[in-house]
Amino acid sequence: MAPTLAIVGATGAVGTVMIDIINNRDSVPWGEIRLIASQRSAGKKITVRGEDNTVVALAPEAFDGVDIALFDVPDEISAEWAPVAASRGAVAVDNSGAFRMDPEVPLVVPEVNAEKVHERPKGIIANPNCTTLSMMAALGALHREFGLRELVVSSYQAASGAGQDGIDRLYAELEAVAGKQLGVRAGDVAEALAEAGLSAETPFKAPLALNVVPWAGSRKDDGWTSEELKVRNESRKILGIPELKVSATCVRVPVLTTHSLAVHATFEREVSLEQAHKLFSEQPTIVLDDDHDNGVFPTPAAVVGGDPTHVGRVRQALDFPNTLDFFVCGDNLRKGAALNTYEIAETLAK
Ligand code: 11C
Repeated sequence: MAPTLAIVGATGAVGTVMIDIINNRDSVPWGEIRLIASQRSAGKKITVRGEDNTVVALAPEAFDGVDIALFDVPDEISAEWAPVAASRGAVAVDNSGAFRMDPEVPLVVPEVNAEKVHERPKGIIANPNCTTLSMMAALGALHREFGLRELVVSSYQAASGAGQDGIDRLYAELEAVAGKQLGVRAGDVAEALAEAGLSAETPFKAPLALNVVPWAGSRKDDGWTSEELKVRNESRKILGIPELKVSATCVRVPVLTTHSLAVHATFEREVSLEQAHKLFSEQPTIVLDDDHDNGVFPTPAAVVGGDPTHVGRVRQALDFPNTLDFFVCGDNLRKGAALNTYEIAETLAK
């Protein structure tokens, strides 16, 4: 019998992208697709593969008969409900941060470690943070060939990483600064936002319009942010290199959707630009946008809304042996969240 798929958080930002992905697949392996959300959204009708599907309320019985439950909800909801789904016989694939570093929960990127979906003693599989995910297809391909040893990363993260609040805030800020000669005097952008009635309480800790903000996530010890530690810890776990040396600086930029990363990666073995190009070209989920002579490189505006990771500006480091520098862009709501979660479910269904 075809497996039953549940989407928990079906009406949220990532759940909506998930349904879009399902609706645009040529075929899906599922029998029933059950949409689950909070009591507030129960009863709402959403079109899935051409048919009206009524959202049901999150409750233990909602998981009865479900084979795979995809969770696109905040950490605390996943922490409570993914084990409930698992106890009812479903495999829970969780897109929150609740279980990622649990040693009994695999953290999966199908291009890198698909086999881990079978090692799930808790019945839960975790999906990585979108910042980590955006570079994993590229790093996985390079690691298999050259053996990754050290990673220095700067992120350029989109506002939608901070959810609907982040999206709304960036649009409001752009409207407040539009058509004005700002960014010429310290504090003039903040003043314009205040004049437009925007609260000083922002998801970004500083104005994002006409600015970049070297802060993403929450405050952790010794000056690090949660995003920077996630990049370090999750990269180690996905790639299976517990001692991988990682240093990340996570920065928010005034881009709506699509995270970018500048990656400086050092390997055990000698690398070459030609080999790196070949590996990226052979990876079906990567698009290589790297034509130095013709100014071809990836940008968020050209990548948003698509599934692949785009890679460009690939260079062999001049002063560091066995080291490549490159730039990646990936849609943080698709491969960074809904798509990878869905691909884990497809891997399970196979
Ligand atoms: C951001 N990467 O851009 C975050 C959003 O751990 O799933 C995703 C947080 C997470 O703000």
